Amino acid sequence: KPGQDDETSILIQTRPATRRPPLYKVLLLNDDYTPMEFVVHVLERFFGLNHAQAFEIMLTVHKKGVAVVGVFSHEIAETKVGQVMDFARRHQHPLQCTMEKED
Ligand code: NFA
Repeated sequence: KPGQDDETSILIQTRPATRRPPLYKVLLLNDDYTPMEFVVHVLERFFGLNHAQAFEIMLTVHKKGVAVVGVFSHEIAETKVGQVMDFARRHQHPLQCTMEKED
């Protein structure tokens, strides 16, 4: 019969369980041989930091032994680590860069 609700009914969707992928910290490690200017250059070149930010993080690594230089998806973090390790090896510096899953 006329006046029924079939055409105007709304089905409300329940919240979909969208899980965000884990993030990874990219860490830079201190050593006794890599020149400070080289580390600053790496941070500017591969992490898009300005000179002041790069110098600050370099000094933190130098003084504390390690620092987080950025947080990225697994794929981007792997790319950054590879770029830094390749660049350091090509310049014969022992600079180490690693990644670690964020809690
Ligand atoms: N410790 C290095 C030096 O005194 C500088 C350095 C900083 C190396 C940060 C690696 C990472 N030349």
